[in-house]
Amino acid sequence: MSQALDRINALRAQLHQHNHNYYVLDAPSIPDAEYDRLFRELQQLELEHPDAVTNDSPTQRVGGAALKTFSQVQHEVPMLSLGNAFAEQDLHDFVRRVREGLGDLLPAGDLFGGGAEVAFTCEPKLDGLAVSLLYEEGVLTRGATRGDGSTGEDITINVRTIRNVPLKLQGSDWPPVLEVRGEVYISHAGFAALNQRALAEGSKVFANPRNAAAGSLRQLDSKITASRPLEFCAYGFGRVEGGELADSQYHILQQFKRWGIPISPELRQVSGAEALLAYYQDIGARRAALSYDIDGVVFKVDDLAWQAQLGFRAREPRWAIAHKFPAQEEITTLLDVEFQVGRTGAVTPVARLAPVQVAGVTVSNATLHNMDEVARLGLMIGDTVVIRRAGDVIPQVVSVVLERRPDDAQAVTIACQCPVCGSAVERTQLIKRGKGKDSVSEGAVYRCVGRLACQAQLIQAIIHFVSRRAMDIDGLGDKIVEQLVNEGLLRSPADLYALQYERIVGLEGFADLSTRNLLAAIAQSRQVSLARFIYALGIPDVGEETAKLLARALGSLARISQALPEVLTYLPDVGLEVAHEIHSFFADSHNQHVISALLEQGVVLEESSELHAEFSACATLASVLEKLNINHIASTGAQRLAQRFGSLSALLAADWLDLRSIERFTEKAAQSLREFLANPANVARAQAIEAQLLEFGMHWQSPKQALTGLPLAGQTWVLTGTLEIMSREQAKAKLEDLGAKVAGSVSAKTHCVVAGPGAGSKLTKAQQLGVAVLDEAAFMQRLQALTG
Ligand code: 9MJ
Repeated sequence: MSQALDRINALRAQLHQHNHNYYVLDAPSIPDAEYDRLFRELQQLELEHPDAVTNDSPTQRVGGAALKTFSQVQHEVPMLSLGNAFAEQDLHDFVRRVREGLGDLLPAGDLFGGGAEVAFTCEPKLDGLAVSLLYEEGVLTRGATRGDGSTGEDITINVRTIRNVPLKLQGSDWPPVLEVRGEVYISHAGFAALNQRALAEGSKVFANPRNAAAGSLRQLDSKITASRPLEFCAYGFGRVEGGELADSQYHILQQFKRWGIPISPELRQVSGAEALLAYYQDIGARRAALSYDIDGVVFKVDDLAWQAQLGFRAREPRWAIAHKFPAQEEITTLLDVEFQVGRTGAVTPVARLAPVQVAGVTVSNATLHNMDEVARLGLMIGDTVVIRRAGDVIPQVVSVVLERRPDDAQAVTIACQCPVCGSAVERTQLIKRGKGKDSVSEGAVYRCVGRLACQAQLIQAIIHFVSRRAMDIDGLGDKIVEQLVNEGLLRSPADLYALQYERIVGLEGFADLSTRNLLAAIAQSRQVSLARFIYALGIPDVGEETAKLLARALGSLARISQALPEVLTYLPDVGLEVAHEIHSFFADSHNQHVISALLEQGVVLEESSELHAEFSACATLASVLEKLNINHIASTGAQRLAQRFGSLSALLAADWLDLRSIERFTEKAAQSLREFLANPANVARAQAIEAQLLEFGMHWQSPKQALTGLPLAGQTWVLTGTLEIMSREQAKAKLEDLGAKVAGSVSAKTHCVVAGPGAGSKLTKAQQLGVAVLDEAAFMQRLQALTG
């Protein structure tokens, strides 16, 4: 037991450090796979020794049993709100009041009686939720909402799931009782990903990051909170017992940072009103580029003794103020809802609004995403609505002001016919894989079925087809595409390659030279990589990365276009939904026609006939069996079957006794397998998947053997310093895709080190050991060469 305990403690210490490196320092020190291995080892040990589970164990971040209600928490030191400044004058008044309040404490200034300047800390004002985190003996023991400032709710199980909240403080010089206060929020990227997931799952989208953060933090089921991209940033403290903090706001936050508590990277210490205004303007100018929502900046008198002297007025400290940015929310009228048709035929509702100024910009349109969102908002034409513009995010309708609904308000309905081409508009379907059977439900998106016969889809499809990352046809801008479509010269992307000089020259904007340049650019694009071609086709949900993956893994258009959905899901990051999109795109006769026409017009694809090792590596008999989704047969059951029978035909010929003879293969699983195989359609499907895999050149072989075919197989790489073109995570994923291992430290066995600016000891060590070093530009070139 004590050996196990030692190992548990060692694992926790390592995982805490890796978490800190990853979430607070943004500098991962080990590959994810290694982290996962350590994490699973700890989980297993804790399962075997339940008495050893502690609240500060990293395993507690995944959420636990759901609560029935939240209990109440009394804040011994009240959680304050802040006074606001809107105009410059408000800020000057604040500084004047501070100076008057300090009176004699303020040291004499210069000979001219100006008085010394007061030092302030400046921070962005995050637009999230205030929370209090209590650390006792360095361990997080309680998390609470602000509530009304005196009484909040106990959300301990939820704050534990926030990845950058330390469960245990670093160092040892913290006070034995320390209450840290700060804001929980969701970044723009986290918010976009969250809503994308909600859309894909057909669930409700969140109106803004603040609402999403609030909803996530108040979940009684902490597993849901754990799945939300919440972050924490500290800005203050409450109870402190048994020790002392530094004597200024700025230095206290620096202490927090050393103890592993995240603070704002924008924290500054300045003196005098002019410096405060300069900070406000600087952050204001960079507001749209910040990765999270803020609604102003906060200034606090830095010296704690001076804060104590100034005290409070009502529930607001006299030593702090929030200098707000102009409102990002406004009220206006919904004049109409129009429907736009996108490249893939998705019919999207767009709100037409009575123009209104929001944070200095006139807003007259807002996206409504889809009809589920219209229903969620309960929107009617004529309604007064609250709209919001945050950073560079597209304006959104946040809510309806129901009290102001006019009597003649009209329901928003989607037409059954496309507003552009008159074709039918159909609701998309969502396929969800359940054990044993797939369930189909209605998706949130409506699509016009007109495809390229729909002018809106045709124009968007060609704009996408010719774009720089697709066929890269220079000089064919959006307006020209529209013009050529309107002239009736383009009815499909294939018509580009049949364009004739005589039909173009003389069109508005075209003379001899411009016509010849355009035709030359089109001709030049005929030779194209398979990945670009696949991306150019504009298959729903297939972006550049998926297109590259398809091309690299399957090698030929023939294979990609024939691949069964189950076979496509062997590719990393291709889920069943995307696989079905790809499959049905190529199964569609209209699309087949366009592709044949393109090839007939002389488009030549650079294909490799080889099937990539990356793909064949994961296609095992066990995985085929797992993909059949048979009740009670998950990965271990599938593995046992594969081991026992070795081939699908042997399995199909198996009888009841054969199945019962497999060790640790349950009666239930055997029964369920027999039922599955009794259905001829299921057998045919399994055989079709196997036949296709074999046709693609697969052998039932061990994944490890096949992986050696990857270009960087067997190599260990190290990333250090700041990468600017790619994130570290992306770089790591790329390397791993190519078969390399990414390690956290340099040794003689390291194959190559990628060093960005700020690289330190790892770079020095690489140089001492004579290990190859690449800067980011050289690294990108190397990747390009390897992936094409
Ligand atoms: C936010 N929301 O970012 C305070 N805040 O200080 C910062 N809020 C605050 N400080 C005292 N940076 C009460 C609230």
